Amino acid sequence: MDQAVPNSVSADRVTHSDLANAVRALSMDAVEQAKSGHPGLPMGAADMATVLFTKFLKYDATDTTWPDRDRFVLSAGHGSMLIYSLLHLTGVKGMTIDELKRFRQLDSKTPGHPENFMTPGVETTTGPLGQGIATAVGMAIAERMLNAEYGDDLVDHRTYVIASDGDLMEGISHEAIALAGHLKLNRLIVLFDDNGISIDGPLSLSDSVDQVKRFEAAGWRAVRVDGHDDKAIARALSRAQKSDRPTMIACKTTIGFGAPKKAGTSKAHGEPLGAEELAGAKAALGWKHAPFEIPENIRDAWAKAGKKGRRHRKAWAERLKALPAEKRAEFERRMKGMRPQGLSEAIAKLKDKLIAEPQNVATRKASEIALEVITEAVPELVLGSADLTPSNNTKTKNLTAISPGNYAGRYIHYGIREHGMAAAMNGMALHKGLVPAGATFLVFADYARPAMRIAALAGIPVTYVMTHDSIGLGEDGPTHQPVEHLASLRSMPKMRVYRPADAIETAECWQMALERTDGPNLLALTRQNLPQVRKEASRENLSATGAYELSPAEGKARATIFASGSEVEIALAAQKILAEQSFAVRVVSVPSLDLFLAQPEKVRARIIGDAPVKVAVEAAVRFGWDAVIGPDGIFVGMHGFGASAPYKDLYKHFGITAEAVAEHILRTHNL
Ligand SMILES: Cc1ncc(C[n+]2csc(CCOP(=O)(O)OP(=O)(O)O)c2C)c(N)n1
Repeated sequence: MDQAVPNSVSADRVTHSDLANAVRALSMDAVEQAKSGHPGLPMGAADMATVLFTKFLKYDATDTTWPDRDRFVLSAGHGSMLIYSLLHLTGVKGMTIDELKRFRQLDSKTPGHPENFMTPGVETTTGPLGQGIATAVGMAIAERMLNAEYGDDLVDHRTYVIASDGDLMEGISHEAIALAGHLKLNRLIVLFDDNGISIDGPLSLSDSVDQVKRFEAAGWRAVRVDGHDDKAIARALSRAQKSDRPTMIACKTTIGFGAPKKAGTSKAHGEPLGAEELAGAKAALGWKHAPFEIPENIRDAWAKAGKKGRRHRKAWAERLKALPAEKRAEFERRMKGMRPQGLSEAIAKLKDKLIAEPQNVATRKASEIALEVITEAVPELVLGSADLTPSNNTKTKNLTAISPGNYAGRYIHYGIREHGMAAAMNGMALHKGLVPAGATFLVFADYARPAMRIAALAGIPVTYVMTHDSIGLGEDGPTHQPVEHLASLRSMPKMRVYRPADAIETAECWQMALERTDGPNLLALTRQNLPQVRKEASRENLSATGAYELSPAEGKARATIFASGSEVEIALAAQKILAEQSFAVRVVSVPSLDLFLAQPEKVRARIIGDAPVKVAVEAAVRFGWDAVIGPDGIFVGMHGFGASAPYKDLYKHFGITAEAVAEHILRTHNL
C-alpha cells in the first residue's frame, strides 16, 4: 500500500500519503498561481486534515448544511487553501478546480481567508487568529443544548478545529478553552498544528508555553502525537471521540512539509514557494502531476470520502421524518433560522400593557420586562452575561442556566470573558437552532469587538445587551463610562446599534433585533431610571425608521431637538422650557442613528424637517451626528471622558441639561 500507485488502479489502492499529497499539491499550486497566500500550513496540516476528513468527520459533500453534520473549523484561516482543497476534493458543488485556480481573486469562492458567506462548506469566517477556536466553542455549546432539547436522534455531532500557534497565543483562546473545559464540552476536538513556527521565526522568540499542560489545566484531555503519522492521529482521534472532556491533540508537524529549503522555517508561512522550491517539494513528495492535476484514482478516493456521511444523513432524515408533524416543523423552523410567528403579537400585547401601566424604569429593566414575554415567544433565544447578570437584567425568571454536563437550559454564565462570549455567540448562531443574546457593560464592547466585527462581516444574527451606556452610570467613573463606543459601533458596517428611550422603544428595538436574521444588533441600555416618554398606543413599530417625531411643535417649529436613549427626557424638558417662552420646537427620538441614516432620502428629509435650528443631545461624543444636524448644528453631549460622581451631578457638570439645551437654542436663534 505504501508504494507509488499508478494512475489507473482502483480507488481502494490509494494511500494516505497520496490523499494528503493531493491537498498539498493543490494548495501549493493555488498559492503559486495567485502569487500570494500561505502554503506552509496546508502542507504541514495535510496529514491531520486528511485523517479527519477521510476517517472521522461525519460529512456529506452533497449537503454541507445538513443540521446533524460534524462541524469543521479551520481556526488558522490564513491556511485557507487547506479547506478549499478539501472541499474541492470531496466534491462540494461549486468548489471546482477553476475556483481553486481563482484563489484570492474577486468574487471567487476561494477568498484570501475563509468566509462562510462566500464558500459552501465553510462553517465560519476565520483569519483573525483565535476567533475560530472560540467560535467552535459556541458551536459545541449549541450542539449540546439542542441535544438536551431534541435528543440523540436529531442532534448528535462533533465540532473539530485545526488551530495554529497563533490561535493559541491570542488571548481569546484562553477564554474559549477555559469555558469549554469548564462546561465539559467533550464533543469539541482541537487538532493543534504544533509546528513551532510563526511569522517572525521560531516560536522560541516569543513563547514557551506548554500547550498540553495549559489545556489540561483548563480541564481538557490533551495529548501529543506525530502530526505526520496518520495512524497515530487516527488513534488519538478515536480516543478523543470517547473522552468525557474536550480534547486537544498537539500534532507535531513541519510547516511547509516537503519543501526542500523552506520546510520548517517561517519562509514557508506566507508567500508562494517559488517555481524551484515548488518543483523540489513535489519531487520530494513523489508527486509527478501537472499543476492542479489530480490523478483519477486519488480523485475517486477523495470523492468516496466526501460521501462517507451520506448514510448517516439519510438515516437522520428518516428519523426526522418520523417525528410528529408539529415537533418536526418546529425543529426545521429553528434550523432554518426562521423566527416564530408569535413574536410580533407578543410585542404588540406588551406595548398595550405598557401604555395602560407606564413603567418609569431604566431601559435595562425595560429590557428584562420585554424579555419576560420574548423568551416565551422565542424558545430558541438563549441569554447570558459575562458575569454581570444582576446588572444586565438578562436572566428572566423562566430561564435556567446550563452547567457542566447538564445542557438543558437557556442561560449561559460566560464568566468574565466578553471576547469569548461574543465569539461563542457567533458559533451558536452559525450552528443554527439557537438565537444568542449576551450581555456586558457597553464600555466593555471593546473587549468583545473583534468577535463582534466577525458577526457584522459574516452577517451573523446575534444580539448584544450592553447596559450602563453612558455617564448615567454615575459613580463607577470614566473607566466604566462609554463615550466613544456608540460612534465607533455605529461606524461598523452591518452592525445595528439601538439606544431606546423608554420601555416601549426597548420592546420595539428587541423586536427588530430578533426579527433581523442577517447581522448583529446591539442594545445600549441605561442603568438609571427613565420616564416612559411614549404615552400613546401604536401598533406600528415607530422605532423601525431609526428616528421619528416623538413630540411635535405647538405651531411652526423653530428648532428640532434630536436625542437618543436617556437624553430624550432632557430634550422633552427643553421643549417644555421653550414652549413656556412661546418658542416652538419639536423633538425627534432617535433609537437607532445608524438605521435612520440608512433610510431613503425622502424618509430622512421628512423626519429631519425644515426647522432652522437643529440640535442633537446624546451623552456621548458628537461623531456621526453631523449627518443629521449638519456641521453647524448644536451638539449637547460629551467632549471627553466622564468622571466619577452621582449621575445627576455629572449631567450638570458636563452641561447635558434641559436648561443648557434651551439656552443653546435661544442663543443660536438670536444670532
Ligand atoms: C489577530 C491576528 N493577529 C495577527 C494576524 C497576522 N498573522 C497571520 S498568521 C500569523 C502567525 C502565524 O503563525 P502560526 O499561527 O503558527 O501559523 P503558521 O506559521 O504555522 O502558518 C499572524 C501573526 C492575524 N491573522 N490575526
